[in-house]
Amino acid sequence: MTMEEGAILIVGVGGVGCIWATQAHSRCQELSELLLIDADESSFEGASTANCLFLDAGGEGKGSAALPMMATHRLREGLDSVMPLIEKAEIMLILTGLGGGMGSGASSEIASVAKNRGCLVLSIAGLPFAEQPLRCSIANEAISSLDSNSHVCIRVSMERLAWQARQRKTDWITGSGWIEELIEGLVTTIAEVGTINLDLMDMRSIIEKPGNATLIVGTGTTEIPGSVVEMARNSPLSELEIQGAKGCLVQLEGGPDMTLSHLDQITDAFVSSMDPDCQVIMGARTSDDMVGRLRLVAVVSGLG
Ligand SMILES: Nc1nc2c(ncn2[C@@H]2O[C@H](COP(=O)(O)OP(=O)(O)OP(=O)(O)O)[C@@H](O)[C@H]2O)c(=O)[nH]1
Ligand SMILES: [Mg+2]
Repeated sequence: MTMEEGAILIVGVGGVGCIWATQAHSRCQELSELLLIDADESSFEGASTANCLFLDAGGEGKGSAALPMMATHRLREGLDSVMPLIEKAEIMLILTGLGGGMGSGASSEIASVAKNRGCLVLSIAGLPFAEQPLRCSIANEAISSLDSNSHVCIRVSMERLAWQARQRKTDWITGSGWIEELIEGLVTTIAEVGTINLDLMDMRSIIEKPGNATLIVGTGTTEIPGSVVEMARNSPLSELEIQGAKGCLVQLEGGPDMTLSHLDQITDAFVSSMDPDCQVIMGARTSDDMVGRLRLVAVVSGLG
């Protein structure tokens, strides 16, 4: 049994959020739908398969002038046109950068609408650079509201992202590839949970463990599988430690050369520092373009 079409909805809110969502969706188009929300039409360029919600009450097409309340209001007004998409969705993945107007004002509003309709809501929110005090104060307010309207809200430090981007010599706004890899891994894991008809409630119960949650990604080669775990441990996108975690959804991806022993070795090592009663769902996936490489993606929850 496969999941219904439209069951997984990726939503980008605001400029940075739309970039992240578009890139993430391009890697798992067959498994998910894409919704982009912004007051700036240029955010919709390059996403031909997206459902776009353009929220420009004033007609200037240039953002919501850093006014989160305006963005919230505009979203409420424009919501009707995307309701069918939201109603089909069982899982919503919201991507946004906080600190501006649109992401800060509209992301928690869409999360709340979806959650109230019984949709499982996972949000990934970029937090501004520390040297942007006004943006930081807007973001702080927005994050608590997004957090309370999501089942899991993962904070991503844009500073950390920028640091990782420098290591990879890419632009931080494009999420340095991390966000895409995370979302792709999550979507395929979720779709797989749907496919093998593992009760979606199991996944919910993992994701909803009380405490903090974070997303993890680690990559490496089949030659040194241990390096995947090490990287996954050392580069969570938030500053949380995964020790003592109560829940874990983990997916290992590799090429046709990935073996069961890779899978055992890596997942065992990865969950070894977690709580002895940690509830774990594991998935594995192979694709031809991953020959020689391995990638671990995980949602870790119930963190102190
Ligand atoms: N340093 C730096 N930070 C940026 C830049 N662009 C975006 N950000 C950060 O990303 C956050 C979100 O930005 P956007 O996604 O563009 O904001 P938005 O939601 O579209 O907001 P409005 O355009 O005001 O409606 C901001 O708070 C900044 O912290 C940039 O070029 N440089
Ligand atoms: Mg903008």
